[in-house]
Amino acid sequence: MIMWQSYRIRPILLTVGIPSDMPRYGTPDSPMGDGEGEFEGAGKRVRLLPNKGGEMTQATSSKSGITRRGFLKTTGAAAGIAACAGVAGTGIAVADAFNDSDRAEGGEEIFSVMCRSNCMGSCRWLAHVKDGKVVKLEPGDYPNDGYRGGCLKGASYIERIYSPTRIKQPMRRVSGSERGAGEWEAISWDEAIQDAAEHIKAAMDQYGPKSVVFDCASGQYGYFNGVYGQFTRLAGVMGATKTAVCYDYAAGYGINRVLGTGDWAYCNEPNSVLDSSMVVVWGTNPVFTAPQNWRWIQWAKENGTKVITIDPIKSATAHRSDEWICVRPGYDGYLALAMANYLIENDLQNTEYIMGSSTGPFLVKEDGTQLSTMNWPAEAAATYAATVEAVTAEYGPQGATVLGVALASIPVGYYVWDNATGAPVLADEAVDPALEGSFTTADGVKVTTAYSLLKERLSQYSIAEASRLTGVPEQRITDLATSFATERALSVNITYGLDHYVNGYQNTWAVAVLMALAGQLGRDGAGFTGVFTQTYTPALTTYWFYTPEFKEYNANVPNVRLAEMFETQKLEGADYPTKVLVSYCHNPMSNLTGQNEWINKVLPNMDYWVVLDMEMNDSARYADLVLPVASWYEKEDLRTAYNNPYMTLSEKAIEPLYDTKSDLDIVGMLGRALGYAASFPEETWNNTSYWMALLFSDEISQASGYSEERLRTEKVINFTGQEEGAPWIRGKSAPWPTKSGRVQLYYENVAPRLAYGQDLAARDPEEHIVYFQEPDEVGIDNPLAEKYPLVYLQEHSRFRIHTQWFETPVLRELDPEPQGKVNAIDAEARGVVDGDYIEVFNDRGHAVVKCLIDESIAPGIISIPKGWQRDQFKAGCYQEMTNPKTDKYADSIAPYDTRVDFKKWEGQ
Ligand SMILES: Nc1nc2c(c(=O)[nH]1)N[C@H]1C(S)=C(S)[C@@H](COP(=O)(O)OP(=O)(O)OC[C@H]3O[C@@H](n4cnc5c(=O)[nH]c(N)nc54)[C@H](O)[C@@H]3O)O[C@H]1N2
Ligand SMILES: Nc1nc2c(c(=O)[nH]1)N[C@H]1C(S)=C(S)[C@@H](COP(=O)(O)OP(=O)(O)OC[C@H]3O[C@@H](n4cnc5c(=O)[nH]c(N)nc54)[C@H](O)[C@@H]3O)O[C@H]1N2
Ligand code: SF4
Ligand SMILES: [Mo]
Repeated sequence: MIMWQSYRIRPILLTVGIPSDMPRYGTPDSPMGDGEGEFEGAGKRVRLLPNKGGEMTQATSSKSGITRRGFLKTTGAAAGIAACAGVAGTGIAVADAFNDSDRAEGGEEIFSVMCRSNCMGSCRWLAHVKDGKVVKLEPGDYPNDGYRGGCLKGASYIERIYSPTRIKQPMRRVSGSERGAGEWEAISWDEAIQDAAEHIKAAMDQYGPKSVVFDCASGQYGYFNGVYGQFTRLAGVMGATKTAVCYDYAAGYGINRVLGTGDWAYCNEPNSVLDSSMVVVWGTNPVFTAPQNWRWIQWAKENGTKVITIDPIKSATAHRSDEWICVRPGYDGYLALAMANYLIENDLQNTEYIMGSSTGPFLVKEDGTQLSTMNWPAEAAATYAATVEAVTAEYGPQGATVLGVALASIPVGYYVWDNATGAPVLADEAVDPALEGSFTTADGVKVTTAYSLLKERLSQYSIAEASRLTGVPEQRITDLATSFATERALSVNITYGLDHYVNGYQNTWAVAVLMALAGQLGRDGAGFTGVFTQTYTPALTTYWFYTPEFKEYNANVPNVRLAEMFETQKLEGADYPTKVLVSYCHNPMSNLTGQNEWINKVLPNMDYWVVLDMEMNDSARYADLVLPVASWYEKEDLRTAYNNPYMTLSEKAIEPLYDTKSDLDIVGMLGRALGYAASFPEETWNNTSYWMALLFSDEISQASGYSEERLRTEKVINFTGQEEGAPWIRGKSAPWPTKSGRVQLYYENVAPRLAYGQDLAARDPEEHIVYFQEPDEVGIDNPLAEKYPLVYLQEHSRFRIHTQWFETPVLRELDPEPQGKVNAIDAEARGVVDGDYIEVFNDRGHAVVKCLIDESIAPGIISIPKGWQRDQFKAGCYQEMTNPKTDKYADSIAPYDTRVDFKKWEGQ
């Protein structure tokens, strides 16, 4: 309770001071994580829409409350669903899962909708609609009611729908006016689409189709109107460029090197932590950023699970944990490797797991490849080569993807050294496999076990140096390492604190290696949690390509390179004319790092910028054409979630307000205007039933009984294929998707996430075995520390999802202006007191914010919660200072790898 009140009533808190002993904050009070406390603490009910008559219901746990949380039993409704599983298309009636309509009051109609932001939640809400207006939003039920919930952002979406500042009609920058000057003319949709089509065609004709860039990120996760692909069809028929998103990719890229789970699919279902004896929350703040996930951790904690948070600041999550381990930013990778080394040096590693479930005993040749039936002995290698040739002959022309899949399906056997025979033997057949050692085969091939190579590498990482770098006492590090070895089931909650550094993927790669050596993977309660995504992806993401007009598009351009591309018209030294930008579900000017790069390199060099949005944020303000999109609840969509196991329907609750249109509608109009009528047929394009039929036409959907009818009736469908309540466990519910089916201690096929001509030849040979690389700026021995002594973090604010909700009144009431949070030591050293305005700066830019002295921020760090728009600052913007570099393997932004300083601001 203290935490939530203190967060809001900051001035009071400051006078009483913040005790730093953990136990005082140790007991969580709210079963909701986010949401509930906000209202309680505020001591009032918040009227969200005074003039529209809508009073918001609190995101309470009254229905799904704490008393029901632990049971995880199927409700009656869920049993109904279970009874219907697998019956789609058979004519058997589907269950009405929830009696949503019972919630209607006085002439209301209830619609099942879903929050579609990039919060790790996608909460289901019930929209109460009266006389064509959304008057109330309340959390909707789930078959497993532990997933029920929401937050004030979700509840206050109603204010965004009816915001007086919502973009109401297409707007064109007045000809001759400066970009960003705010001079607009309202135009009709016909004019707007014609304007966009003319500019796009002109660029295609003069510079080629790739000069037109479609760019989206994470604004909404609906399959029809969101980030998944309707614009990709347009890019594909044009042969244009579709940027690759560079947010949050380092975490998964690093973990993938061990688990083979791709960029996202490395986490167990959130409820899995109920089986954990320890949860280590490592560089993430789920109390703010993933409340649906935090709830399960909290319930686990109440049942005796120990929760430890590793974070440089005493985050909301750290406050609620049993223990907070304060680390210096940027060194988690080193910490994990030192712990891994400690396990081995003290014989604490899980040898059984390493032998049976990891590639530890696999043999690595001197050329860096693993000894396998692909390359040894000669007959096996010849057979493999012949198969590859046959597959290539059959699939070659159909492109790299088909070929890749086909090649991946050729079975490969890996060899271990069998002490029984003194020779390599296939892993599953060895009698007495060696875990360590170097050997020479009868035909003279020299091999070493992967484990031996790893062990040698890890020997460089000492507890003493880890302690020097992270600031954590040696004993605490060795105790934590021992917990990894001895806990019954340990899970690591990880999202993007470790990711947002230039060495991000090395941090998470190291943690995954530690987990593997400890054998804390693939069991109930063991593994990663944090971002539980699709265990199943229907035809969803590819159906947009099913059109005969489809040509190609380049999807390998990192969005972080746009500034350089617009400025130089090159990418990695090769010509790449870049002229027109179409942004949707992305606010690139605000969310891309190093904002002055955008201002100085993109804006002056861009021929034309179209932005599809609801609100006049930084990107829309600087666009040439703004197309107003319908809000989430004015267009139908569906999504398979993060952090819950459901595919969720979001119904259209009301008609699009003003002259707004759905994204689906807009791309259809644009596609036709550009001459691709066959790919954007007027008759079917806006018909979501048409798309759902396609969507559920794949084999898995058919076999699982997923159908439009079921979705429309049940609103949510569990897509894990597991019994309701039984958590999906990576590596247990399905085998590890690595080539060997084992977790990898050696990363054989080194490849960057995106290939766009970058030269990695010098580094490739070093990338097989985990290692640590210093962060780019924040390293403690970095020479920049002298000029810029402070590490600059930008917490993901509780009051926004990135830039969304940036001007929502009820949230601004609680969080009125940009703040810079610092420790009293750093403030005093600069003659700054709480409430002063300060200028935070480095060579890249500056921002003026109100200083908040906050003892939960360690000395040496300043944090400005992210997402404010430029005109919300007295000067500058929080995004001007951030480091725009990325590592070229993961290509993920590194905003926390930034140094700054601050001083008292004397301006007005
Ligand atoms: N300094 C710093 N920068 C960061 C980060 C950081 O930690 N520090 N974090 C980064 C991360 S992790 C991420 S994911 C990115 C997020 O970057 P973005 O994906 O840009 O995030 P948002 O601001 O949520 O949303 C983008 C836009 O989508 C719009 N939108 C919402 N719904 C719809 C819709 O239905 N249709 C259309 N056309 N538009 C819609 C919203 O109004 C908003 O303007 O920011 C990154 N930037
Ligand atoms: N309310 C809210 N929820 C959100 C979002 C939002 O903007 N607002 N954004 C959504 C999105 S797209 C994302 S990517 C996620 C992000 O979710 P999180 O990863 O939870 O978000 P961050 O605020 O980046 O929190 C990371 C935590 O890591 C800590 N940290 C920073 N550097 C280090 C380090 O070097 N080591 C360690 N151990 N810890 C470090 C920070 O102090 C912070 O407490 O949240 C999602 N949910
Ligand atoms: S912002 Fe996140 S927690 Fe809040 S309602 Fe949306 S999905 Fe749920
Ligand atoms: Mo993100």
